[in-house]
Formats: sequence, C-alpha cells, structure tokens
Amino acid sequence: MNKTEKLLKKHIKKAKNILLLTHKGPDIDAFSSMLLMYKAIKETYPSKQIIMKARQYPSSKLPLMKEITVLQKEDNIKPEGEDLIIITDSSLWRLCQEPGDTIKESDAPVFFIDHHRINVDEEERENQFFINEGRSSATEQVYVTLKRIFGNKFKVDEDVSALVQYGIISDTGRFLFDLTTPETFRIFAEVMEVYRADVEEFEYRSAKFPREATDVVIEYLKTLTIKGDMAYMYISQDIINQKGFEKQAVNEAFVFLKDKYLRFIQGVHWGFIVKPMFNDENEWSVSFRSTKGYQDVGIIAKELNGGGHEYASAIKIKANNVEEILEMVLSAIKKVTS
Ligand SMILES: [Mn+2]
Repeated sequence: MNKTEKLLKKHIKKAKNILLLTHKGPDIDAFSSMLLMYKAIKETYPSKQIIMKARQYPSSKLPLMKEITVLQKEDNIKPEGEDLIIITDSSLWRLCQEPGDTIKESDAPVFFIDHHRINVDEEERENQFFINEGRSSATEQVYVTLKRIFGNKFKVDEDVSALVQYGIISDTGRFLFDLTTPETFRIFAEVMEVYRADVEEFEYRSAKFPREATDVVIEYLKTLTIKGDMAYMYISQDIINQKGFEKQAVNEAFVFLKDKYLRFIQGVHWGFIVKPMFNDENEWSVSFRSTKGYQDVGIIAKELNGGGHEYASAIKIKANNVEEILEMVLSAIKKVTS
C-alpha cells in the first residue's frame, strides 16, 4: 500500500458521506471501476452513505447499476455535504464536469483513481490525490487498490468478478492493446476462478447499434476519401438536416466507422472522421485512428490543440461548416507530415 492508498483508507474509514464520480460519457471501464469501488465500501461499511452520480446508465447491463443516481439534464453536480470524493477512470476535472457543475468547489478531499498516461495539473485544487500505476484499466487499478486497502475484507463475489472482467475486457480490446500486462491476465484469472462472466455475449451486446445508424453510415461512406495510406470521412450539417438524422444515430455510425472501418481498408493505415457535436456552438469533433508503425496521430491532434496518443487522438473545433474543418485538419496534417 503506498502513501496515497493509506490516506484513502483513512478517509474512507472516517467519511460518513462519500460521493463517487467518473468521467463524462462514461464507458464500461468508467462504470465498472466506480461500481467496484461502491460495492467494496458499501460492504465494508454498510452504514455509510455512498452516492454514485452519472448522467446516464451504462450501455450494457452491469451489476449494481441500479444503485447509480442518474441526473436529469437540468441537474448539476454540486457540493452536498460529502466528506470524501472518489473519481475513477479520469484525473482531470474538466473531463468529469459539465458546465454548471460546481462539485470541484467542495471542501472534501478528492481521490482520482486512474490508468491514463497523462500529466495532471496538481495545482488545480487543494486536497486532491492521484492513484495511477498505468494499468490496463481503471477497473484493474481499483481492484488492486481495494485489495491493498481492505485485505481479506474485500470479498470477490460474482458481482465483483463480473465487473473486473467487463472493465478489463472493454478497455484492453480483449487483451489486444499494449496496456495489457501479465498482471492484467493474472487478475483476470483470479476473478474468473470465482465466476466466469459471459464476455462474448457482453461484447456482442455492447457492439450493437441502432438500425437508424445504417443510413448515416451510407452518407459517411459517400464522402470516403483515400489519400496515400490515409482515409477520411465526414458528414455535413446540411445532410443531417435534410435526412433528419438523430444525434444518437450519427454518433453510433461515427463510432462504428472510426473503430471498425477507417483503417481496415486495404492500403489504408490511418485516418480521421468528422462529426458535429450537436450543440448550438458550431462545434465539431474529429477523431484520428492509426496503426502501429504508421502515422503518429497524437502529434496531429496536438497541432490542433487536441489530445490523445500515437494510435488514437481527437480534437474539438469550432467552424461554420464541414469544409472549414477539412481545410484545417488537412493543412495540419500537411504541416506535421512534411
Ligand atoms: Mn478506462
């Protein structure tokens, strides 16, 4: 147990009112790590008040998800007498707060339990702490930290086991990504001895998209442009309005093409895809994907004030139309690659 974990242990013991949060647009690892933390504290200290807050439920069924307090659109996360805040799967306030949220101003100590390899701005707020050993997933980190803090009191039952398996499977792309370590496999094996989650079924369900996304996919594919070993796709606001596409259908089509199509075309190894943010601010989102040994897309995003790493990065930019976006992105690419 390191110093920060000891401190977390002390704070959990002392706290009466604990708030658990995770990042915006939470993925399976975000939810699994938060639920795991909830479960362990609740079981060790049944009388403590522990609240998990999020703005949506997980996209697939997860143990204990019904315990999450899902906020209404107009609700904000604000200080409410909590004496400990634990945030999983992020180390940055801005990734966890919507405009209007004031929870950062709470006097309670904040522990970020994360796995992303990023530099954190320690100045942002007083009384905040970071637990991050660069593991495969936040879920793996929370599991290891809970074992250190609670020892034998932390019981691995069916729910814990399933949460660990779902968290690790989804954040490692089924153990394919670089961040998978021998320790990841050991932890997975350890929980699997207790209960074997049907990860195949889980993955299948998570990968489902609404049929409305198909019409959006078709429009995206009409714009497919291949230049050398790079490909890109976009959708204009005009097409979205004309066809009456819903936000969810566009988002699902975007995710599908970004992760399962873009760099799998023969001869293509990297590229980007553009979509509007659906707010009123003419904001667009551009995601880049690449393959090991080819273009580092992290530096392209950085050039455009975005973030990410070699193989996956993203930016948000404001522009009046999609043509402007393409021009900005293509000239940044030209600058970086020439
Ligand atoms: Mn994660």
